[in-house]
Amino acid sequence: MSEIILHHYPTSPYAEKVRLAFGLKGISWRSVYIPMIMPKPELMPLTGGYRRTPVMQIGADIYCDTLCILREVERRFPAPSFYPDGDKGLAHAVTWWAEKSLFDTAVGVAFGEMGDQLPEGFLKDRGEMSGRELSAARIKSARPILVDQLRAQFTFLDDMLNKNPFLLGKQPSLADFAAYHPLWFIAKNCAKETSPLSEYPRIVEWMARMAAIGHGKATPMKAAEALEVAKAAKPSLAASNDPNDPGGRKAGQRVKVTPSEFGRVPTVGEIVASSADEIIIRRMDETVGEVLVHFPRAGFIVSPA
Ligand SMILES: N[C@@H](CCC(=O)N[C@@H](CS)C(=O)NCC(=O)O)C(=O)O
Repeated sequence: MSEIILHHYPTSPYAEKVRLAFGLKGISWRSVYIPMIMPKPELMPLTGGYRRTPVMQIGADIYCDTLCILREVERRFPAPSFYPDGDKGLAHAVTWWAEKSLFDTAVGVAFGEMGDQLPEGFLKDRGEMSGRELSAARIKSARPILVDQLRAQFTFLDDMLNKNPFLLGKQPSLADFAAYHPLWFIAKNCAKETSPLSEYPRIVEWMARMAAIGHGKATPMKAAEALEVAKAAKPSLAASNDPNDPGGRKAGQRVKVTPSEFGRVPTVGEIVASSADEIIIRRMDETVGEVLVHFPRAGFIVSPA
């Protein structure tokens, strides 16, 4: 099997979710650092436009979004499972809440504290990505409102920990990885005295159990080498149709796949396979040749190219 390559940067919460998931599975992987803001010239040949972090590469197969990345990781490394008690639906429902609500609130609180210390160009980039004008003054003034919201959501988490060491039971599940990374970002960037976490010792103990999972074994790789790996690999996947596709989409059709929220840059290609959960498109790139780009269906819009 080709090596697992993660394109990421150290301070990315979603990348931390995947790094810890690699830790649970005991995976050895290659680590390529990408820029935190655009441009990302050595990522674009792989994704064809998708800019978010992280991206996983296995040969010439490119997995965008952690939903898609962890699904593939579970398929290749089933044990220990991300669904140890079989509560797959519940784990995904908690994940959706954690990443659609808790994440933005937590990151807003941390950014509100970091304010003027955010790296040069960061607010401009994230403003363009989200279609909102962001300034240090604005994010600082939003912080108190967000802290109130965060406390309320921390109470949900605290209640989930009242019986077991992890959110859904005795072992960590996908739900833990999804809820942990927004809080990891708070813990890293908020001073102890101002951290909304200090009120919740049970959550802090759970975070220590999560951190102890570790990251597996990472070995650095240069972005140029990852591009060579994609170029040398031959993606192979038999075309298949989704018989229930509501839009009647078929393998071979050209489509664009676009994130529905932030960073709405489309990736264009030809459908190779699709289902209710995932769509895989083939694209030809002048730098790396043929690549298959995998996206989840949840949170992505598929439209004719
Ligand atoms: N739904 C995506 C969200 C990923 C995401 O928002 N990542 C942040 C970094 S933690 C990002 O892309 N920021 C902009 C960037 O890195 O260019 C996923 O699950 O992978």
